[in-house]
Amino acid sequence: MPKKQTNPSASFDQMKTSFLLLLVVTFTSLVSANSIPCIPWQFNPPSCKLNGSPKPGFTARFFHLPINQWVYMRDPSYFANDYRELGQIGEVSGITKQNFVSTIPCIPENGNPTFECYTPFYENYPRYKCGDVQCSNSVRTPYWNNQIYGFQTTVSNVTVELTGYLKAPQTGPYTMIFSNIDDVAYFFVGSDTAFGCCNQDGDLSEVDGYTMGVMYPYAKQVTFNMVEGQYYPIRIVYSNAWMSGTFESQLQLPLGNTILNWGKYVYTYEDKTCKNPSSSSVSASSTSSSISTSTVVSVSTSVSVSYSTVADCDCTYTDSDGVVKSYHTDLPINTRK
Ligand SMILES: [Ca+2]
Repeated sequence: MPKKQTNPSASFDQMKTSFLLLLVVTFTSLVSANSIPCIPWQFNPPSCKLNGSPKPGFTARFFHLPINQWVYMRDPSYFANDYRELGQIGEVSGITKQNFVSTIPCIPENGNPTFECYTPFYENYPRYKCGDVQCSNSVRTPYWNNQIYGFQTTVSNVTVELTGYLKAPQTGPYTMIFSNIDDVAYFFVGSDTAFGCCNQDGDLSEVDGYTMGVMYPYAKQVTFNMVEGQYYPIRIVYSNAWMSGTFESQLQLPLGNTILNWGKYVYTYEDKTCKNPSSSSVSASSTSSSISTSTVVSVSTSVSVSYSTVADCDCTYTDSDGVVKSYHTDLPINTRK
């Protein structure tokens, strides 16, 4: 009977497999079971094939948000869908310039005229300062104006949902950059995450998870692939918890140029005029892992990607060399409140 031979290659494969198993198990043990999964780095979101009469721009819906409620701001489930439960207060359509800033009034303690403050910082709480001026009013008070898409609302405490179909002008990788967010914004792309095809006006029962979440004072970006002429459902959910607010985003196109007013590539299809919906297939194939609850997705580069489910969406993946890398890039921004 021949003696059993040890195959060095097989042994190496076993070691490699064990190492990967250890990585996945370790990774899985760090994952919270109740949080929402992130989307893999540089993925292929499912698009829609649409016929009908599109209107240019985003549709914005405004939702009630009590002031200074940070329990909502730290909860990904709030931004995924729970924000709708607090009640819609208005709607504006045709938005092609999606970025905005909002201010609160400063009533100077020295009796000078009231002015709008973009850079408040709290001092002598609940009062605050704007530059060198001590304001006599409180940061805990809701303040109204129409600086968000012309809609009169409590800009100091409000949640805004933007929905539309992003029509890809070119084929290739796109990078969505949330460069300045005060206080929180989440990004969703694809008919599996943003909203279902021909369901821009409807509920969110067809979708799950989110693509990117950013909380003040950080900035983030995420890269995904799109095909020219296809319509990709996108949804942005922004909240200002108190004081001034900022939503500043940019879209980097495949050729490298970065667009500030990228809302010009977005269209609204009312559900009643949206016809012949058909989801395209996702290039990245999903396969179930036999290990615990971890999900492994094989992408075109044959890199094994593990979902992370950390709350702030700082997702990681393991490349072919076994190195754990981050999906998103943090960008330093200023420290304004
Ligand atoms: Ca704020």
